[in-house]
Amino acid sequence: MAINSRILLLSIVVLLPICSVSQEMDNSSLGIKAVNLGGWLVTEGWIKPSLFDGIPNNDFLDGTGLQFKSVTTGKYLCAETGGGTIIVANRTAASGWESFSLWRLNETTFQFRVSNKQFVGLNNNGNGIDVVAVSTTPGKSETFEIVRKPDDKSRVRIRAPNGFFLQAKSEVLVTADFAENSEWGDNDPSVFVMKNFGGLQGEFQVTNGYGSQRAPQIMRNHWNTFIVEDDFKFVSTNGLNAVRIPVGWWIASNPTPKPYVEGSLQALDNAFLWAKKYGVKIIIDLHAAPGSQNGWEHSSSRDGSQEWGKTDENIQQTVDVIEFLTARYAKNPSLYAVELINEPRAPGASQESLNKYYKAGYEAVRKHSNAYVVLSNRLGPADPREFLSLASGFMRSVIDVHYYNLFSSEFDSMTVQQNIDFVHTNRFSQLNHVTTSNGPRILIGEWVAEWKVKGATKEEYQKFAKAQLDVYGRATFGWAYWALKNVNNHWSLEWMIKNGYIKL
Ligand SMILES: *[C@@H]1O[C@H](CO)[C@@H](O)[C@H](O)[C@H]1NC(C)=O
Ligand SMILES: *[C@@H]1O[C@H](CO)[C@@H](O)[C@H](O)[C@H]1NC(C)=O
Ligand SMILES: CC(=O)N[C@H]1CO[C@H](CO)[C@@H](O)[C@@H]1O
Repeated sequence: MAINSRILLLSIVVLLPICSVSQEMDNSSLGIKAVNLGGWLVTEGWIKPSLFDGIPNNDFLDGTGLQFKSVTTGKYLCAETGGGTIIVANRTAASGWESFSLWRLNETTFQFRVSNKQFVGLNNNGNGIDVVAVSTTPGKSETFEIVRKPDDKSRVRIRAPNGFFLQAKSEVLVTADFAENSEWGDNDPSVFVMKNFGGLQGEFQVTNGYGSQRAPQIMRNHWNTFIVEDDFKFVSTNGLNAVRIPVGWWIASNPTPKPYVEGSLQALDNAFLWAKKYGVKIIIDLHAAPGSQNGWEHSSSRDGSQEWGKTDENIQQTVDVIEFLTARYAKNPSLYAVELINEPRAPGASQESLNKYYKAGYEAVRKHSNAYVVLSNRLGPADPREFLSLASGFMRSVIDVHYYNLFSSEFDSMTVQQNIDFVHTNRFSQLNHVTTSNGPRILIGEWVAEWKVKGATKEEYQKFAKAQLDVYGRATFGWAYWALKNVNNHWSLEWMIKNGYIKL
């Protein structure tokens, strides 16, 4: 009895480490074949446009860019010098200084941010009616109502917080003192022709667009229907072994900060249950960090601003999100990797902030779990090897790179064959460039069989997908297709598999 338990104890002590090492080695040669659950817990309008259909005035979302041409001066409103001083109406052409970015309060009430980031408001230090762009924290004086002409949505008047309408009194004088009703004629100085050049459709826009009354129901319905248990079954039976799940920082806050709504954490809990059931690994991907790490809708920027990493508090807040998520799922066998941040963009997201954050984020994961820790390379002007030495000092670390034959003019006129050659030649050497024998593993965390080629045949898409699978299959950690579901067919791996474009 005594001997037996000794042997048992001995074998536990000796065999356990061997087991776990050999298991890790077995699986390392396997490689992750993953798909991104994009557009699920972090909204991106282009993935599922119908999510925005029910928002009143849904062309006036946060971050929407507007330009206003006075019908009387025939010139555009402009924040002189980009902001910090008066608003004028003397520009014949419109670009940055003539563009106003919306902050939406409700469907008719807004604040207007100018390029230097001040808000349009009334000059409270002066006569109270001159229109300026000086305040950096919008309040009542910076809150306006947009009134549309009933039968022509591009003709508007703007009601100021003092109850009067803005008018272009002259090219150099814009004031809030027009009291009369309008016939909407070309002689009315309070009428502007508005040009709307769109904006972001992210989580901030959809939740703030619906508002606190309607957003909870709409978002929960989306979370409960867009990705369901069957999707994990589909993943596990179609040659995939993992999912990368984009999440937003608000998932870790209780109560959920407005305008975001509560419930994405419960959806992620479900994902972990289903992943466990079907033997699917999960890469948690912090896709939207507080303040936005790239200014795009998929990091939930409100108006294109990129503020992540500018203060220690902000970095610590982000570390806390990572620690919260890791601790919550550490015991679930499907937790395979934690990606600390997605697509930080240079130069706004500095290497210095990221170094600091990656160290602290790595430690936060390690407090609870041995999962892989994924560091993202920066987009924009950045060296693809800049985090290699940092990551080499970590255990089980991974560098994430994203390879799209899109988003750069170099792909605009490429033929089918040139795209395929680019994958075999350029992507192959880019991948080799970041792959080092003792360094971090490499994840190609986003790619897609889509390109700028017009009217390509199914066979051409198949060849393009196969070329990428051949090259990206060499990545030492694996790859993840963007995405599982998307109204744009080629961006939906589900559609690509079901229709025979991709076979794994
Ligand atoms: C929008 O907000 C303004 C200012 O708070 C309020 O007067 C107005 O009634 C609101 N409109 C709607 C449709 O909720
Ligand atoms: C517009 O008016 C402002 C204020 O008087 C002036 O400084 C600026 O030069 C004018 N710009 C043009 C293009 O006329
Ligand atoms: C962590 C992990 O996924 N381990 C798996 C490695 O592969 C073996 C079979 O080859 C599985 O049994 C482990 O669960």
